[in-house]
Amino acid sequence: MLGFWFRIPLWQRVIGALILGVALGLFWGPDAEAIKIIGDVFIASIKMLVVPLIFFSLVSGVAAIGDLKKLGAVGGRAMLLFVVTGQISVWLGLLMGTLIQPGAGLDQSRIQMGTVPEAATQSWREMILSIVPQSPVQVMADVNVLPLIVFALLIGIGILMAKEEGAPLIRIFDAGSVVMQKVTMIVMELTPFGVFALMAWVAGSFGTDALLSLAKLVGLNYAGCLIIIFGMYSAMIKLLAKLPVKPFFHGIVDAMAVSYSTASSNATLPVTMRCAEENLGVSNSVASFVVALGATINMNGTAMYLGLATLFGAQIFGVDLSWADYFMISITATLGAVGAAGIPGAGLIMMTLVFSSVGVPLETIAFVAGVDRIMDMMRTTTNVSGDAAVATTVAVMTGEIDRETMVSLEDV
Ligand code: DAS
Repeated sequence: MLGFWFRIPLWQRVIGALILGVALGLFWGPDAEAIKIIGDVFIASIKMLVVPLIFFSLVSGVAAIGDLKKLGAVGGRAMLLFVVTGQISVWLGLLMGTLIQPGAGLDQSRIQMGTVPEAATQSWREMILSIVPQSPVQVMADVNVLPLIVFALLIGIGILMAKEEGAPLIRIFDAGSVVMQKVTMIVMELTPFGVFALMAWVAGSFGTDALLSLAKLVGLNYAGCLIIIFGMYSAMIKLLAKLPVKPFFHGIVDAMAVSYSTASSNATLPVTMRCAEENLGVSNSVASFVVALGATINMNGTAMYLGLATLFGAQIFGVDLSWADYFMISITATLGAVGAAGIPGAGLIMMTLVFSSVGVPLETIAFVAGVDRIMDMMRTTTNVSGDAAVATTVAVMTGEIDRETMVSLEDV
């Protein structure tokens, strides 16, 4: 029996678990909450990996890149792609919101009002200071990914500059990186069970009437994300990376399923890194650097949604927005997406930042809070797919990819 189970490719077990989970949830209803604990254990298990995996992989990866010039080439290209795709995503959200008008003529009586989360008003000074790992141990204890990346980068650069004297340390981090990848493989075997339980809980918790009352907004959120994933990222892989598109998506199915079921880029991070290296042939250096950085600042699904939701709120409350407001939204939505943590509901919290910048009432958040999880799942899948797409493209640009690995997926 066990042999049969392991003969099925993990991605097929995960997709099957996702579908069965939704079916059970729709049948079982809110009582499906009873098995959510299985999903919570799964999320806790992959979160356990985040700090040691990023730390060992990133230090080992930076040291393996070999020189600071190449490290700058990888980081520079990744940041450029993050910014460009982020802007395209925000303006896609604004375009859809303007053309379809999801908030116009809404029957507000049918909406189950949710609770408005307290505003995440971090001043820009606090945001900049939070990137500095003042206490590396505290950063690790808090699973604060961005300062952890900064600390690991500095250690890797220090090893590069130490040359032979740093050699003993490289061997430790190389070994640690390999060990963490093996531990990630073990934990990933829990994925089908975790995805099954989480999808049953989500499908059972959210009644269809809540979704129907906001059908236009939820529909545009999904449509926008699908356009970004299968339009923009496919174009990036085909035109920039000059790689086949189908094997790319085949290679990240596990990461897409985990991000959809957990609604957390951070929790999905170990899976995304493994998919990038094992299935797409991206080098450990680029995968550990770009995927980890992307999970914290590259959130195109969230950026698109923040633009769309701001117009939704403006339409509900009859706030007229000028072109200057649109440009303000494109900036604050990008900052909100960069500042959003890779955890469930981060985009909902960042709405306060964007709405306040153009005078859209914060009460809008209460309108959408009830179905935010359903939309967040798709936003997170978009965010994670973008991390994998940028890592693959940067790897091709810097010669850090084994093309045969991905192309071999074509006939699986
Ligand atoms: N859940 C966030 C993430 O993990 C995205 C969001 O809230 O929009 O990427």
